[in-house]
Amino acid sequence: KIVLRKKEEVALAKQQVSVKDLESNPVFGRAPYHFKDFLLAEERTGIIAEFKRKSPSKGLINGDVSVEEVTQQYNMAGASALSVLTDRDFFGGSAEDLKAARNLNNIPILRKDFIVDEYQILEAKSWGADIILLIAAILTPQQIAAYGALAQNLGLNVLLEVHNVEELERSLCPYVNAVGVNNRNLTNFTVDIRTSFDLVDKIPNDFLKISESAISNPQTIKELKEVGFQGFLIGENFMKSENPGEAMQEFVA
Ligand code: IGP
Repeated sequence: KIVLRKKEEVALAKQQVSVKDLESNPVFGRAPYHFKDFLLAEERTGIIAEFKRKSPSKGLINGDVSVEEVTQQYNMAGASALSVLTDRDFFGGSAEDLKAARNLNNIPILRKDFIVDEYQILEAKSWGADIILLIAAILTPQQIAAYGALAQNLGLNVLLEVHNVEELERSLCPYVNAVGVNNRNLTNFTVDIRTSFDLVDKIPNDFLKISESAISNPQTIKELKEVGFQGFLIGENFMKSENPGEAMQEFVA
């Protein structure tokens, strides 16, 4: 199970890089961008464009892409934020990918990973992330509140990912900035965009509303906007293209 794997990974990382080391990285001191400022900006698209080489559901999506090139093209095409996978085993990502994206882009970056320990939030901060993902399906409400509080203290924004109303209602807390409805079922990997339409009205309006996964045409975004979504997390639809940045440009044109 993913949580156990991640806990082992964190234990190992802690031996290699101490909390003190993380905190003494100059990047740790930077002021993060606010998700809201970029999601609601008139000149931005609301799209959170994801850099993802592979996934458990699709296998290899794109093995031959440059994180530098793709994230800058996403940015130029009007992305409101970047999502960078940092999980290596399942998604082929790394801390290096996120740091490279940070160096070249002045928009918020989401550390896309399975957070199961406070240490990973300090890592995110020291790598230059602005937003962390908390997945309701793998965390207790107590963990979500504790991790959310830590993120807020560090100036990071929190995206809470939910799949259904039960997860939403037990997990919502004041440390959450945005709620992401994941249209992909994490147990069987099936996708259904109706998940977003069914849940949108259950999310209080003081949270940013994001629809995640399986978005493959601009018409869907239009419909999601009409029911109240402000953010749209898109990975595979861009990454499966030989040139993901160009794919996004065409998508928003
Ligand atoms: C993007 P898609 O279908 O556009 O590639 O989906 C994103 O929502 C998906 O990568 C994702 C994800 C996650 C990955 C959503 N939640 C949690 C890893 C962990």
